[in-house]
Amino acid sequence: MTDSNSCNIVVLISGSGSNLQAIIDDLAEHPTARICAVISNKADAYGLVRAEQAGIAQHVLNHKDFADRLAFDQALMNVIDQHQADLVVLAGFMRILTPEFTRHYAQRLLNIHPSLLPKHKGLNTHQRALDAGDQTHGCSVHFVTEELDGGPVVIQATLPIQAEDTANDLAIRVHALEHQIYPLAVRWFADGRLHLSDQGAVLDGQYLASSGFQFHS
Ligand code: NHR
Ligand code: GAR
Repeated sequence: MTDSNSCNIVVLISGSGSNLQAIIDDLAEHPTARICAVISNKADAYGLVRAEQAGIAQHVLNHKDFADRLAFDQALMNVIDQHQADLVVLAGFMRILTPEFTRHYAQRLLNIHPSLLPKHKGLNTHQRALDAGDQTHGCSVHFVTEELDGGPVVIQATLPIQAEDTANDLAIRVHALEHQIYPLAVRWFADGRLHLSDQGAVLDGQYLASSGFQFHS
């Protein structure tokens, strides 16, 4: 955190921004953190409308306007650093970030991923959970490192897969869990209860298990 006791958060999105909304709503009652900006790589992301409605600064950086991934990430870092971010939150952000970026924000970069990591890293997770015959599925908040979807897990929420479930059914139920665990993890970080050490994620002075805190609604 900076010397003021409030945590400056920048949220990166690519789409609907329902996780952004859940965090906005949660922080409305929580003055120890504020979202100072929302950045999207897509100009038509609905999350930008949500940011505007909440009075949060919005920026669009279209990755296609940059020569390569590093040039895009450097522009992103510029905007984020203008807002003096203490924490960068990926909320449905769909561009893989360079090691330069993940190193710059080491220990202050979180992502929510729609699977029970380390299962189903990458994209299309709901269909892949069905194809694998998994009996459970869910979502994970993790610290972001160079390794895609491989950083230390902070919190996970699990749901049972029913025989008749489609990928869309799973997406809907996983989303509802995401909206519970992401605001919680962000608040832990903003309150100084959560940090990343060399040995893994620490909550209230205790190392978390490799699957993180197990959330039960
Ligand atoms: N970057 C790093 N370095 N490490 C992580 O753990 C990251 C990351 C960037 C994004 C989110 C992640 C997810 O939760 C995330 C974690 C995008 C892709 C992807 O393949 C994969 C994983 C995630 C996000 N993106 C394509 C790309 O070429 C583009 C896909 C598209 O535009 O639809 O960047 O799942
Ligand atoms: C969420 O389900 C999130 O886990 C997933 O995209 C959705 C974004 O929803 N993230 C990824 O797949 C990252 N590659 P939202 O825009 O409504 O928050």
